[in-house]
Amino acid sequence: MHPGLDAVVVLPTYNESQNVRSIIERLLQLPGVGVLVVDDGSPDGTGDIADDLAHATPGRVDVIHRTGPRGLGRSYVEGLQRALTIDAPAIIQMDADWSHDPAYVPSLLEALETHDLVIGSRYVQGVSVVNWPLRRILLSAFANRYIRGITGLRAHDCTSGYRCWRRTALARLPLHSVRSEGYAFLVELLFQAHANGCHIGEVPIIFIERRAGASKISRRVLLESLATPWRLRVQRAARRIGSTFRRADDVARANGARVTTGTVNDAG
Ligand SMILES: Nc1nc2c(ncn2[C@@H]2O[C@H](COP(=O)(O)OP(=O)(O)OP(=O)(O)O)[C@@H](O)[C@H]2O)c(=O)[nH]1
Ligand SMILES: [Mg+2]
Repeated sequence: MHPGLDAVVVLPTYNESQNVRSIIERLLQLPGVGVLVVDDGSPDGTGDIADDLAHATPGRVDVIHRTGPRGLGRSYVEGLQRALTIDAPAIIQMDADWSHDPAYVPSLLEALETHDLVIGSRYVQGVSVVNWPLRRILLSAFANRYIRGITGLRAHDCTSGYRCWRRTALARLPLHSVRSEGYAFLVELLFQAHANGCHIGEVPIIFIERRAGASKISRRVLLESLATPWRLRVQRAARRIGSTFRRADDVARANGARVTTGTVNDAG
């Protein structure tokens, strides 16, 4: 990628041959924006189309061709890690199916001046989604309440995949420790950002149902999404208990007590 870009858009793709060319071309109309496609070996040739564009616009488009087990979470970890090696001060996550209009990029970047993370949110001003059946709206509203209730996250739209990061803030997060393979990745990363004290903002977007192609949400991915908030909550509680014990040890040491951290037998 060219040095001196203002932002890199990480674009995960799986079977997006009907959308990938037009979305990249639209993103390239934005000055100072580079695109990093993370293709999961799409059988429909999405990766080849992205390669064509990378050859046609060197320094603005790059492609990661993943092999091995596919997944949105896995793709994002790889893509965001690569994006962090590029010198751009902003890193954007976006779907490749035209649900996330590139026209919002300037307002996301503007809000980033006072935040570490800006979410392109469907739920800041009521519900702003187009062409979604009621069932889908209700599911998404339930998912957000469920996630907020369990994790304590406060964003209106915890599951939005349209996000803009300050590079330095993203670099502080332990991306390598993310365990979610699918869409739950989005919640896990937001949780990490919250735990690391990131200043998080939301900018309203209108979300439009995909233009073409098919959704990749599977039953397995949905189950992971249900379980992940609980896992994050339990992990946080375990960390808190661990640090309480460590503090108690430190106090005891400071008071000159003999501290044993092994089993009862060891202590004897
Ligand atoms: N690399 C990679 N990308 C994926 C994978 N699954 C989905 N994506 C991409 O992630 C983005 C969001 O996926 P969608 O299937 O649109 O999911 P969604 O937006 O929640 O579902 P729809 O509303 O049906 O579009 C799109 O750009 C997909 O191509 C995957 O396993 N690997
Ligand atoms: Mg979509």
